[in-house]
Amino acid sequence: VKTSEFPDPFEQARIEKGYGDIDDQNDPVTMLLRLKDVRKTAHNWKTFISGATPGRIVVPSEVDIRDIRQIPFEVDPPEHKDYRNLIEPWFKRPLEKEYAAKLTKIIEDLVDEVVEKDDIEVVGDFALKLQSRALTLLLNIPFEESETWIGWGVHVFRSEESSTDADKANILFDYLDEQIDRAAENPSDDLYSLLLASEVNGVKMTKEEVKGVMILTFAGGRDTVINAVTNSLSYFAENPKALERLRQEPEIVGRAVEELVRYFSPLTHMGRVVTEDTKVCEHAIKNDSRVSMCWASANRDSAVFEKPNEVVLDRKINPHVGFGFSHHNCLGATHARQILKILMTTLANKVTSIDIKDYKENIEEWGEFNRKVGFDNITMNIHGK
Ligand code: HEM
Ligand code: EMZ
Repeated sequence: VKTSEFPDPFEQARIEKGYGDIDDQNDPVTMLLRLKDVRKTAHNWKTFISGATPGRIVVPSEVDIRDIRQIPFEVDPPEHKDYRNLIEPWFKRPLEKEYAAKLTKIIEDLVDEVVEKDDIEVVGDFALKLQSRALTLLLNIPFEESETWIGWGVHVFRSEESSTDADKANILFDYLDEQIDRAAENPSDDLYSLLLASEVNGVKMTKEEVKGVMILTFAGGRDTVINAVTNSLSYFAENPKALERLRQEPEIVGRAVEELVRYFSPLTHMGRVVTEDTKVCEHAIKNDSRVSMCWASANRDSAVFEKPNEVVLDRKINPHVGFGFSHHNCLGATHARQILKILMTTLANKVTSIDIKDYKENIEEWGEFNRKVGFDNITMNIHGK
């Protein structure tokens, strides 16, 4: 088996019954595995809510480590739209020329740096740095601030000891309190200041709400981007022809990004809390219990995708749900897509071949399902031109 292969652990259950039952900290979750059911559930916000106890829709649940609501992620319509309308234009800035140029510089500098060296541990010394440096653009914050974030490691809520680490979470929360106070005293043109000056339905956003948006921006865009970047590198290491193809046909880069997001599905699933006794796939689900929409399984659904377990770099019809579906679809997707496009183009232009030396896979365990989502570490030798 190749390092860059990501097997589908959900196939049998998806075909046979459409769901899988798992336990998460004594609060069970029914995982929905078919693309059609995932979409219906994402759309039906009245029966499947996001605005439950903060942290409960995340699997593993974060109810024990935070009580601040992430905005707009843990808010349902119609309020969801008010927040989303406010934040959305800011999250579209990655499409601007100047933003893309700065992002290109960040990525080219980093690639230049690693091709000079022999063995690079890609998760910590490439993907985490890239994610943190790129985030300075999204927040419109000085580049140097990325050094602090790099120091936090890959996940802000999880550590090697624990899948929900309160001490780690508090580092982020305290940091955000400081930053929000700073921006309140000294407004600038960063995201904190914009939010602090904003009104929702005629009412100024509170510091607590601003913190809710910022936690989500830090947490949601972190391991997802790191996994996408690391997995893409492992794919190009083992499929040098794909890199060659991107060199020859740069116009397919957009499709290649979508296909790798589908194949790797950097976020495995996301939960909702059920507001009434209901049924999914003939399976009874009780009021106030949890379901999850398994993006990773839906993205391999053979009812929708031809050759679901193959990377078809220029896949033409690709209705994947790697970035979610319906009103909560990923706000960071514009930024993430730009990162991945620029990364692929830069690799195609600057790199001849990549050797994988050593690695440890990151396997998530969800009941009967063991899912590879990325790597804890992976050492590569990246050869430049
Ligand atoms: C929502 C995946 C990168 C911020 C989502 C959702 C998915 C997802 C599946 C839907 C969650 C749901 O329905 O409950 C990904 C993947 C990424 C990525 C695969 C990288 C490849 C980012 C980045 C940011 C971000 C870089 C920001 C820095 C958000 C936000 C939401 C969200 C704010 C909530 C939107 C809402 O509730 O309206 N993401 N994400 N994501 N993501 Fe991402
Ligand atoms: C939450 C989530 C957002 C959660 C769209 O996903 O990402 C997870 O990594 C975080 O742990 O708190 O932000």
